[in-house]
Formats: sequence, structure tokens, C-alpha cells
Amino acid sequence: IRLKGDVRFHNVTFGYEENKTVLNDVSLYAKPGQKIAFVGSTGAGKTTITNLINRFYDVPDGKITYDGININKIKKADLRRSLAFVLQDTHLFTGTVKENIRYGNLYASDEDVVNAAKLANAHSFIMHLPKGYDTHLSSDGANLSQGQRQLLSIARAAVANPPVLVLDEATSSIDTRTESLIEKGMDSLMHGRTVFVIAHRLSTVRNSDAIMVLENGSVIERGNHEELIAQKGKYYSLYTG
Ligand code: DCP
Ligand code: MG
Repeated sequence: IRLKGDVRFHNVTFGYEENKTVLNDVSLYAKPGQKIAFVGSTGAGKTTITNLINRFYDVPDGKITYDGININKIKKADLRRSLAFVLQDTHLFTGTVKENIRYGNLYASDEDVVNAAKLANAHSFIMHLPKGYDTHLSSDGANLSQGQRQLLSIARAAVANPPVLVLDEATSSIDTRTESLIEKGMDSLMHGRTVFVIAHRLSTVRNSDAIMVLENGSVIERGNHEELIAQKGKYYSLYTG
């Protein structure tokens, strides 16, 4: 099956250990193509929500659905095909650039790989590597900059072409030029997909359809940027100006 990217949480309460609640009665509703941003201080539960979207853990209380289907009833392979992650720490393996972009997508042609890299804004730096797409990478990606690793991670997600994307934005400082390449690549990647983003950049947050402000595992505010600014609550104090 090909999921459309309608993702909902219905009153999800979750903890990693018994008697220790990490998410408390979280509900959310993302229509296909919508972008939802999670903000909140460290330990608030942002990564935990993305862990549940990916079904790294089962939900004992409440439920999560994709296109109305309970996540527990979706085959792992179908779920995997429906999701891509772009994380702060991109896992690269020993192999060529091409292999690293293709990753699990064994049927992707060389042309698909190049098109994904172009969409991700990674093509031009790749062409400057000694052997282009056939350049060998070390497993820790030590021969690439952090920004370049992120561009590869975007290309990898683009090859997968999933309806749902989960992004964990980097907080680290990347030079402005690479940063703007990453932003443009991300924008192209996000187009037409349901996106959950753990947002650190104000520009990302502003452009989201809905922002969820988390505190100690609870959603304390939700709305778009203008609505939350008007509320003059936690969000307002985080993002005034
Ligand atoms: N937690 C846990 N066991 C884990 C992961 C997290 O007990 N394997 C706890 C630590 C926090 C709470 O769950 O008290 C929420 O953790 P998150 O990683 O979801 O928090 P954030 O992603 O919001 O924090 P950060 O901004 O630091 O990434
Ligand atoms: Mg986190």
C-alpha cells in the first residue's frame, strides 16, 4: 500500500518506563501535505513524538493512525516506505556517495540518485569531489563537512520519495552559504509531503501550518505563528521579534 500521509495522534500517553509519563494526552492531526512544527525546551518530548511516528515504540494508551489505519496494523515495510528521516546526525556508511544516497532504495537508478541530489542542492558539491558520485566515504563521514553530510541526508530522503518526512533541524553552526543550500534543498524536499519538524529556526516555524508547543510532555499551545504570537504565552516569549 501507498499511504497518503494523513497522520493523527489520538490522546497518546506514553512513557519509556512504567510510571514515568513522557507524553501526556497528546493529540494531533496532520493532513497530507501539511507541515507541523514541534517546539519546546529540552526534555519536553519532541524526539519522543517522532519516535512514535516511526513506531520505534508501541503506544499503550491512545492511538496513532496513518490514513485512518491504526499504526499497529500497518506492515513495517509499508511504514518504512512511507517515512523518511532527516536528522542532525546523518548516518553514513562506508561506500560511495551514490550508495549512500541510494541507501535502502535498491531500485533507484543512477539517474534517480542524481535527480535527488539536484533537488537536495547536493549535486554541485558532489561533482567537486575527487570521483563525483563514485567517491568513497568513510563510515563516520569524516571526509565531508557537517553541512555536506546534511545535504546527502536530504538527497537520501528525496530518493526515498515518501509521503511523510520527519526532520530534526540542526542547531549547530554551519556556514551561511551551506546553510542556504540546505534550506533550499529542504524546501524542495518538503513540497507536497506531510512534514513533522523539530524546529530550531524561526523561519521554519513561521512557515508551518501548525506549531505545537510542548512542555513536560503536554501540548501547552497550538496554532500558527500569528495565532500563537497573539496569545502572548510561551511561544510569544520564545519568538518575539
Ligand atoms: N527519555 C527517557 N528515555 C529515553 C528517551 C527520553 O526516559 N530513551 C526521557 C527524557 C525526557 C523525556 O523522555 O525527560 C523527553 O525526551 P525527548 O528526547 O523526547 O525530549 P526532547 O526531544 O524534547 O528534548 P531535546 O530538545 O533535548 O532533544
Ligand atoms: Mg530531541
